[in-house]
Amino acid sequence: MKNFKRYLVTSALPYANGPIHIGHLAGVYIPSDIYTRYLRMKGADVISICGSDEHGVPITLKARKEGVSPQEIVDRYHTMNKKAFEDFGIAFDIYSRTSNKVHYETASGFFKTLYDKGEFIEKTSEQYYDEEAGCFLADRYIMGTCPHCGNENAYGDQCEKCGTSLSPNELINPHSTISGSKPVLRDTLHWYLPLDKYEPWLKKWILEDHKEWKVNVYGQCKSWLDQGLQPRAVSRDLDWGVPVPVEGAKGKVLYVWFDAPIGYISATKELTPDWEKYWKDKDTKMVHFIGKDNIVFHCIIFPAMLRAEGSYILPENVPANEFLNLENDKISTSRNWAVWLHEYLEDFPNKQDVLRYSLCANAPETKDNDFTWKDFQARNNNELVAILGNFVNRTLVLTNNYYGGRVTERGKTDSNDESVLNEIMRFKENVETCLETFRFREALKEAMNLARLGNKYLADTEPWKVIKSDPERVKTIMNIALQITANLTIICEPFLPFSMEKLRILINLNELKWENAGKQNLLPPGHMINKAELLFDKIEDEEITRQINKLLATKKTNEENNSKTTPGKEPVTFDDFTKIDIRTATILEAEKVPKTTKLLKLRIDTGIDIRTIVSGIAEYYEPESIVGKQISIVANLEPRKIKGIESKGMILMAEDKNGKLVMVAPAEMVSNGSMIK
Ligand code: B3M
Ligand code: ZN
Repeated sequence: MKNFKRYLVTSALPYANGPIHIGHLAGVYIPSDIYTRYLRMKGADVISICGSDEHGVPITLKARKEGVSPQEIVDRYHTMNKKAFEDFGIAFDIYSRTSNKVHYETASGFFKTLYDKGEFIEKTSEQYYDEEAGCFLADRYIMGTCPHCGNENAYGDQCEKCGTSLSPNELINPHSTISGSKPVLRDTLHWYLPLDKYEPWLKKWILEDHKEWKVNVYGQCKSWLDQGLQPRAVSRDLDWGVPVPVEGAKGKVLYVWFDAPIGYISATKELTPDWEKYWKDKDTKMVHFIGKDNIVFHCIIFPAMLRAEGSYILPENVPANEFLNLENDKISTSRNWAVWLHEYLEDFPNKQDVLRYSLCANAPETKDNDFTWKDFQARNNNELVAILGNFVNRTLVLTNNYYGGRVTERGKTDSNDESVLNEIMRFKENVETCLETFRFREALKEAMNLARLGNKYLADTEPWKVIKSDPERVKTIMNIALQITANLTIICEPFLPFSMEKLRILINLNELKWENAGKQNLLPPGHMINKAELLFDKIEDEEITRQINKLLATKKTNEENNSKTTPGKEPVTFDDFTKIDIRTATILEAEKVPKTTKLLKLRIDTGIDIRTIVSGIAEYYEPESIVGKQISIVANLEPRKIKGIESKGMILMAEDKNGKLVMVAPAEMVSNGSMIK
């Protein structure tokens, strides 16, 4: 393995259009913070870069919705998120913003370099224009029907129902989200990065040279590359963003995904005049922490940009996480379905570590995961309080009771003592291996196992009993328990920085170096510790109920809002109704459609035939769990090609007010092909 001289750690720049929530934290910021804290403790030259992403349609849409300027929106959320991160102990070296002067200069300079090198394709094409509003309709400014799944509310850049990425021209019945009017096509000039040109190089760089990347990241890259890359527009007709720095580009700005990753460079420049050593020296290890929806931008597009520019290094790794759900439902800013960081910090003051712990222990590292308040409470009460807090507290209390807080000599040790002492080193090494390979859940589990070992040691040696019969022996036991405690303050630090700082104060340990972990004499005999204080408090049911009620209230509000928007349909004749061939059928096979997040390909026994139906339910059902299930289908719907697969018919679904889909099944088993009437 190559030895790097320094590290450049970046965390995805959150859009400044809303507050930070637990999904952001679990996916990106907690892992990146753990990683950088660990590297800092190792004495590495490391910088951690983040900031607000202040451009793009998400910002201007939010501003329009509130009737304020985009500037007002980004100022509000930049300030709020910067503070929330600080209060939560996410220790970035800089939290910058892409509206900075440095960033404008850096981003337009970058574009200009590629432009001058002839790296762009300049192309005029027809794009949708809103004549009422007098502007082109990029990305989310346009909606229409998805050509793949028929969802009538698909956006110009993506259909949220089937997960397909779209371009506005693919939408059926497009309409402007600004004026609601039907847009017309107009010619407009844009600059395209020819990703196809970089395809062979990207294939080698990722698929051959970076086989060590996380499976989910590697897999997504592979399917993009297998599909073949197309030139991609890096400019937009918008008035919010970094202006395209060439003649005749009035009213055009850089596409937000072109300027945002350059934000990492600008922020580094803002942090240090020595920025080039982090970005241009091959001895720097650059790591991008992101969520799974950002993989293509960080693994394919940004590297292609850096490569085209020519003077920058590339990321060594891009440890992307999957998504976190909340109480079994997708986190959503617009539906207010989230635990917001700033609210958490108000409701649970001084409990940063509890959230850090429960989000890391339950991080969506390999698959989507669910946060529940009950789990949060259990993690605190059964693990932080009962394992870590309990061990440390017993050790400190006994040392104070027996020896007035003085660390005792370690006398004659038995084989159990020795094996416990030696195990400390093993835990350190295990945590290290996990951290270096971005397996943070496992790292945390190992760190906690050291506290478990401590508890077991006390339970096995029973100093509170032995003190009467063999007081000399207890000196040895307490010495060892204290060495474990001192080690915990190092090994748990990246995960639980607030509590470990407190614990270091309690045991008067000033030094915080990773290399000290594993040592058996961190607290020398005679060293004084302070009176014990509890590191963690039990979280009572009432506090959890309050949080759950808050979510129930949100659910109710959402349902009320939604029920207003689904009026009954026009009456139809019985004849019309009978035209639809609805029947029972059984699912024989189910598998995910590659490169999509929402689609399942199903083999169905309809009683008439065996056929394939593609259905947008992958978010709600695991393929294995539905094989053998009896369902209802529309059997005579015209066949449709979805992602290249011919889909014959449709599975009947009930859609609840939150958009969740549930399969409609007969109340009892009937033979396949039974008519539903
Ligand atoms: N702001 C997207 C997001 O928050 C985007 C990340 C930019 S990283 C350069 O998902
Ligand atoms: Zn769709």
